[in-house]
Amino acid sequence: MWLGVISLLPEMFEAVSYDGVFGRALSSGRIALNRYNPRDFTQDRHRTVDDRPYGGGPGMVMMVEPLRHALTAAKADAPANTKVVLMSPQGQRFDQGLAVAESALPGLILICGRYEGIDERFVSRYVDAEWSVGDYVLSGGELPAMIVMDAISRHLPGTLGNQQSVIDESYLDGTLDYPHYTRPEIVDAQRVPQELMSGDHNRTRRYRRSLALQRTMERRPDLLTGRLFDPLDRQLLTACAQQLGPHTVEKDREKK
Ligand code: 58G
Repeated sequence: MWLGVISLLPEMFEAVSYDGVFGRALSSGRIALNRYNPRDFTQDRHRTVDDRPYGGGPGMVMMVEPLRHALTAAKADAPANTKVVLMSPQGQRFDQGLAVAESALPGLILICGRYEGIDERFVSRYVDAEWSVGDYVLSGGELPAMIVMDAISRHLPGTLGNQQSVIDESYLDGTLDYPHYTRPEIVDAQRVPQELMSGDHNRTRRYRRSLALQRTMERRPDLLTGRLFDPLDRQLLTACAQQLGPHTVEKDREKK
């Protein structure tokens, strides 16, 4: 997959370029990462990329011209059908579903804003989508762009991708992960659960699934609403609900 980032701080991307899953996808050539700095596309002596907002108010706004030239350079290098995305708190929530879907794209250009924002005329003319990694404001789009690239890279064929996507599909498509344990058997007088020591694969699977559903009901009940479950899941969920049900109902009553 071809990735381009437009950023005033392109060195930030070195943080993810040398090791880990994403770094290996880069060095093995499954991903190409190209950086474009709008400052390199300025004409004036001070290499100006921002100016004061019309209508007044605090902060600065990124100007159209340097961004436009940087994007033109990126598009010249990118494959056909490359999508242009702005990282923004106003965007669509970037979730696991988007990560899987967008990993099928031939190319993706992520625009990372700085200051208070970007001139809206650039956004409306050149941006295909706006994505947000969560409901909080950061001082730039670079960290969100790295999150998006990492999440997408895990779903590229061969990245660890295929193997991992099986795991992701069974445990992250709306259900939280189960707890993990490794050696030694006892830590601070706490044993590894017996269910994981028996060597009985079915018992292990059932135990993990039960804890995954239990955690989801406790921590993220919103992930369970409107979903369909097979008979085993229903049985496990009913057992959880009997333990947690009155508790959550009480909390709901308190809110009213
Ligand atoms: C409009 C307004 C366009 C993403 C501000 C661009 C980016 C959080 C997220 C901006 C971000 C997120 C200015 C700084 C956006 C820029 C950037 N903060 N939640 N900050 O994904």
